[in-house]
Amino acid sequence: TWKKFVPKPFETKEEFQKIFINHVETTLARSLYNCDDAAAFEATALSARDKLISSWNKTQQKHSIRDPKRVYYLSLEFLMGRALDNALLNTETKGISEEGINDFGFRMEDVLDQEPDAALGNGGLGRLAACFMDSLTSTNQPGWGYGLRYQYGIFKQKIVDGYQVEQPDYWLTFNNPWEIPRKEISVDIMFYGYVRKYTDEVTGKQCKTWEGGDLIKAVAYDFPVPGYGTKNTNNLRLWSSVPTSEFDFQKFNDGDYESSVSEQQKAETITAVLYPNDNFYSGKELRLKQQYFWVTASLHDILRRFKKSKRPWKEFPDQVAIQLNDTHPTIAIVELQRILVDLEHLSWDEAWDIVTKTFGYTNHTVLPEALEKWPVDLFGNLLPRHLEIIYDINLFFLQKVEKLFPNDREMLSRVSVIEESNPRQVRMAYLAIIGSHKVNGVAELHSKLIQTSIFKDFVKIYGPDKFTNVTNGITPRRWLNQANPLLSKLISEKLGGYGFLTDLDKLTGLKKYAHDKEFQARWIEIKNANKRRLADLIKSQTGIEVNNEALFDIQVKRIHEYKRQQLNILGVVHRYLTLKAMSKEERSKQVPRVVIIGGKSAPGYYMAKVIIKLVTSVGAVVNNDEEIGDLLKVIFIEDYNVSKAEIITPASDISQHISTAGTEASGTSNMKFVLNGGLILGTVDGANVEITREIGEDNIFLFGHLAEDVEDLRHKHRYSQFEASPNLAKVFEVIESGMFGHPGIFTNLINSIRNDGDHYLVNDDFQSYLDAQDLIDKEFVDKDGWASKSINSVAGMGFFSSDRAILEYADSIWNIEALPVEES
Ligand code: 26Q
Repeated sequence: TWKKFVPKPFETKEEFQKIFINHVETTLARSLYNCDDAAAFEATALSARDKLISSWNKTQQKHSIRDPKRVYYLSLEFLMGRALDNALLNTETKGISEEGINDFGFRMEDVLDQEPDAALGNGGLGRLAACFMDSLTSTNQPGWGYGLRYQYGIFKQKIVDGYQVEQPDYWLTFNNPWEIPRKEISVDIMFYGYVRKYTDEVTGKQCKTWEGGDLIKAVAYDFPVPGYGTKNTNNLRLWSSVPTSEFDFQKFNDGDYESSVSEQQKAETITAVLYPNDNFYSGKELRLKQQYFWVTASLHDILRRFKKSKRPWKEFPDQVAIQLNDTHPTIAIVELQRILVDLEHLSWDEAWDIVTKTFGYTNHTVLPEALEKWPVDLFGNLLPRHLEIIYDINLFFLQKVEKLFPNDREMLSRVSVIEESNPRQVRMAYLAIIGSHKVNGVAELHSKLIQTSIFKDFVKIYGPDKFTNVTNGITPRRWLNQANPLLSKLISEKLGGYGFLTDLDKLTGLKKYAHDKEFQARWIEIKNANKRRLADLIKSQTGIEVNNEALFDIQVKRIHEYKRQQLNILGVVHRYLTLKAMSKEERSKQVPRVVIIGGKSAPGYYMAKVIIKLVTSVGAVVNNDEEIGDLLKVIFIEDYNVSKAEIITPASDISQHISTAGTEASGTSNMKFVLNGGLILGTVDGANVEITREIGEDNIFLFGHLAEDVEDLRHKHRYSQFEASPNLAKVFEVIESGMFGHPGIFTNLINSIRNDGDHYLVNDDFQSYLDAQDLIDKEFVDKDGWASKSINSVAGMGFFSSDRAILEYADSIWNIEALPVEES
């Protein structure tokens, strides 16, 4: 059997050391005496990789033989972070490899720190895809991820003079030990060109074909995805663009050799850079090129695999499920229809039946500015045949709607895939709905909202069963075991092992210790240790020393007006004014706070950048006010990313998830913080609602208006005079007095609230927010009470494992089954 013939790469420290040295001396062509931390990282990673590759092979072999239905998760973003720690923990070799490198004089922490983040994503959507890859493997699902191998991930954020400055993230400077280039797996992809009609000689049918365009080659890079407690290893396949080998001979012969080469070089720009927008659509042609390039290469790969089985086309949906991570891969629906009709010569209806049974679409936002719409001309120029097919899909769809709702012209124009605006636009979300068999939102409230607002006509047309909810989740391997080994160990002691890492519902077993004084003390000590770890990071990055006894109040996520970091910082200014107005005596009774804010703004998002500047400006004043001292510190963490999240998340006493109700589809950092024993200050939005239900409303600080009130409030703002909440008025006053630097910098931010309709209801929610903060100060004093809330919260978090989410998708959308390779 396999075990006999394929030696496992290492089981003991000595075996690890042998392989490690072998990599140092042969793969890296160095000697152990000339091996720095970076080389030690590479050699450790290669050793772990050796171990993964054998299980990866075994898994793929098993899948080839058994040929089960597979799911393909199409995502333009995979925010994987670092891989080494995760790989060592998942293969249960962290202990022996750590001992092994210690002998050679290395510290594991420093070695792990050498790895650049694979930051091929913006935020929530990209990190969700990464958690889903972990859960697909850990639950033994036959599933692959498909994405792009960007050469530049999300930019690195520097703070200069209090402002965000972007720097390119070229993450491939050194060898990437995790990727396996598959130069032999390549697909030629066409852009532009024209559609030609012809009559099929055999059948006499009228056919169409797309030809005459530019060709670009997609090359596959494979990233093994380890699972926890399983021998399964899945694959993440990322495509990279390279010039096609055919030379432009015309130009070459004309003697224009150089421009011929430079044309070819343009090919490489397709996968050069990740678009850095989060929850904001921008209609650039290069983005559409990326989408088509990626989708076509992936579909080609999927079809090749299907064709090997020699099954008839109608069985395609029994073998293949494709999940669309937002509308970004929607063109896949059109491409599959094109292949089946134009190239495989199926009838339109047969093809469309296959297409709609294959795809599922996940929506991640209701924000109108984030919905993808492509100008018809731009689309038709780049993908002429696809535009025609979209017109046909739309025609047949509208005919169906017409039958269901005769004489309702308004309905037809509302649901048409083509928006009759100037210029006309292709509505990608509508196309995604029409071409899929299931549409899901990512938290209960969000799924309800899309069914009653942006997609409500489609619920009337298709009935409610097409629409469903799958609440997001996070992987407990990375976000508990890896990020918080101390807490993980304590929990394992009480629950009798690490079984909770694959069955997170087991955490309920902690409930009985919620009031156990000794357990509380250990729980608190771990939180303090994690706070010290964050304090060290803050000290090394900002030079500021923070008080560990203080309440750590954290908001880390992309900067966006709807996420309301402005509410947070305006609240901080109010706190500062309140402290300043107190007597010394009174002040000495206050709970010290460290307010930590971090996150990137999209490079072109002016208001988000002003918000960052306000945070850093308030920090510059407050942090240097000797009268205030440790009572209040305001820290902006530069370049928030996955690796920093692993240090930040376990260190919160409170974290903030304070989006205007109805705007945050789910949120996932809320889950990470609670899983690590932090309490939440939040609005009744996204997954906060379900978190409240699972952990109990006594364990969460909720405030603010409800989603159902938002429309009315916005309407009211339009037709009535702005009335500032008195505390907000005072805050505006001091900002405008210049307390935090030239007030002109902040005019537009203040005006957006005071004069521009306060779209995000900062003023409406301000007092309620301050009241919730006061309550937090009061409750934090009772250390044992706080600890029992924290323990009870963690005990209730089982539902938010991404394993649960993946099993729901597998059951209710993909119809796939687990297939473990043996000896797990
Ligand atoms: C679209 C077109 C052109 C360029 C960029 C984009 C684009 C890129 C990224 C649009 C949206 C995104 C990202 C959206 C996102 O991260 N949404 C978040 O998804 C999480 C996972 O479901 C949720 O928890 C968050 O609530 C949601 O905001």
